[in-house]
Amino acid sequence: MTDTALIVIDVQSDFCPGGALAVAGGDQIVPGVNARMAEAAAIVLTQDWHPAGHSSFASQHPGRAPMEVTRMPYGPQVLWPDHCVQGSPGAAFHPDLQIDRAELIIRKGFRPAIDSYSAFFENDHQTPTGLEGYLRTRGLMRLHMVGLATDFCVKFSAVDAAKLGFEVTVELELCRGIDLDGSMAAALDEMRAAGVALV
Ligand code: VGL
Ligand code: ZN
Repeated sequence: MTDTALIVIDVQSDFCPGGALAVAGGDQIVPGVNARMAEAAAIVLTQDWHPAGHSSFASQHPGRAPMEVTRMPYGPQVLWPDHCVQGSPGAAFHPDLQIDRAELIIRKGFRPAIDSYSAFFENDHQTPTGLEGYLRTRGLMRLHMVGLATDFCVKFSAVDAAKLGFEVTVELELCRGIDLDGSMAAALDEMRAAGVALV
């Protein structure tokens, strides 16, 4: 349908096996995502894109380990291993992802002091990425989301989109999650509660 966009979230080497923040089976979705893109009317890719020394990296917090939670001025923040550093091989899309038909690549997480999981807002839930305006002005009000990680960037993107009034479907077989302390089950509940269709 001409009002439907496929949003492909963070299918990058660092989120795939062998990468810095590998999501189990992350690479398994690539053939299916390619097939999905081949039939999509409009395609947007997102790319996690951090400067070196980003504040979400545990390496910037002495005495703290990856996967611990800290408090930032904007709320709780998981501390991650260094990942998706701008221009690094790990920040590149998975080498088998067919990106040529994508019309927009939205990069996020580039402000040193704030993380950005959602494709729409940074983690303060206020600073916009610009994606809402792009989709609205193109009349793309139905969104299908696929990608990594189900319980972080996919969930935050889907919930924000639903709150903004988009009709949102998450295609779970083309997503994989991190599952930190039950975050997978919680993410599915949150998406359902926000009115996101899970298929
Ligand atoms: C992501 C953790 C840190 C994601 C990005 O794409 O889900 N997760 N940065
Ligand atoms: Zn990140």
